[in-house]
Amino acid sequence: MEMANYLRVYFIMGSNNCEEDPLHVLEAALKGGITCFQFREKGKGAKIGGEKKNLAIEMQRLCKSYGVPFLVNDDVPLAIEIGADGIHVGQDDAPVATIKSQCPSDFVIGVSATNHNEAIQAVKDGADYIGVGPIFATNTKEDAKTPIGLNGITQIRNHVGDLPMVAIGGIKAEHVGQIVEAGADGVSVISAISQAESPEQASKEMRRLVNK
Ligand code: 3NM
Repeated sequence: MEMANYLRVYFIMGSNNCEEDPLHVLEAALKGGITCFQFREKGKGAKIGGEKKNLAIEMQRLCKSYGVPFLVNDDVPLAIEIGADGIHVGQDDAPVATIKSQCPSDFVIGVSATNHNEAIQAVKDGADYIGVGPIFATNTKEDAKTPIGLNGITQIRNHVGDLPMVAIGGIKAEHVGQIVEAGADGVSVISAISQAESPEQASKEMRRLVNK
């Protein structure tokens, strides 16, 4: 499958993003039809060391059984050690060139960008996709930047050609249509799925809307 198709409904989660067992939430999201998953174990009470690794391995196993790519946020050594499908890095994390020199050649590398300069640089560096945002205000990421809105998506799209691009930040099901219309290949969400009453239904609904 093409990278852009994996970005349709891209779910991100760590253990502090949900009230219940994160493995149950992830499995429900997989059943609902998410197309990519990123393990992002950050912030308050986040697991570290062996506990983090064990959770990553269990999540990776679940993703594998549904044929969904498993990416790790930021932690390059962990991603390499467990043989993840790729890594997602922010502007302050390891540079793409460094990651490329350490990882298998088929490793997917995603980079966060909040404006077209960062997006253009990511293209030059050889990122496989970019995550652009925040689109809307979000309470999930403490240090989130100023929202770029739907216009921000279109502006960045105009600078990166057909580079696979997913939008992130404060996205709910009702926004999916506008976001794809604005130029993103898909939506990336934490709370809209992890905090949903039914993560399976929430995922299914997003998948339906993104395919429309
Ligand atoms: N990165 P929710 S916003 C992880 O702007 C993350 O780069 C962002 O969570 C960025 O879907 C964000 O609950 C939080 O708003 C996304």
